[in-house]
Amino acid sequence: MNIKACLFDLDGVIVDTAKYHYLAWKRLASELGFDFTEKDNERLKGVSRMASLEILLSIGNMEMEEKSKLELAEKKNQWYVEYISKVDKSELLPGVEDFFKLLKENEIKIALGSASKNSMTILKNTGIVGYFDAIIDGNKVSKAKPDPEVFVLGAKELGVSSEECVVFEDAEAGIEAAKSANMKAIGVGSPEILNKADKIISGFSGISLDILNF
Ligand code: B16
Ligand code: MG
Repeated sequence: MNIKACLFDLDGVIVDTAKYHYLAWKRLASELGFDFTEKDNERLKGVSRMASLEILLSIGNMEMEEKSKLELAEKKNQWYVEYISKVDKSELLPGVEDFFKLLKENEIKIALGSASKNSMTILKNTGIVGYFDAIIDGNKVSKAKPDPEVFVLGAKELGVSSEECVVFEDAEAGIEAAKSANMKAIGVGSPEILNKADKIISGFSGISLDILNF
């Protein structure tokens, strides 16, 4: 089957926004009176905002009512939005934009499949929004990865079948989502975490269209 579309996760694949999520969550933990380490932050990658807050609160052994949780999530998000307002093209991960150009030249469609509700700010600030034929993010989906919803919706908006799609993901839950959607999955990152992927790459530098041959 010929590949007609590539679907990209955002954080950890196109741009490293995890460091800004980390800064904002750490600031929140510090206000609540406990420490939050970079290792703890690994557990939040690819996880939705409210699910991330639950993990953070469990690390601090804290329980609270729903209303307070929503207020804390909002506070964290305001800090995060402030950090990403300064993001620019220089923060694109190496080789990503060249790979987008290659896909466009070969008429392969591009979609975003991200859990983030802030994806548009990041795509605009890095100057890459124009490459996308479809943008599916946390504002459009209700079920978090590993549920396949985000990628299924992506294929639907692009007008391609799932067998014609390749997903690029840095999180284990994202690879699982791609496989459940019946798509090919390419892991971006370390083989220890991404062993369920069909292929693994360390990044996009020097990647050719051969990567789409399965
Ligand atoms: P927001 P991805 C995910 O992005 C991040 O990896 C995760 O850490 C974050 O909590 C989630 O987006 C929601 O982000 O708070 O901006 O809506 O990897 O799915 O692109
Ligand atoms: Mg990610």
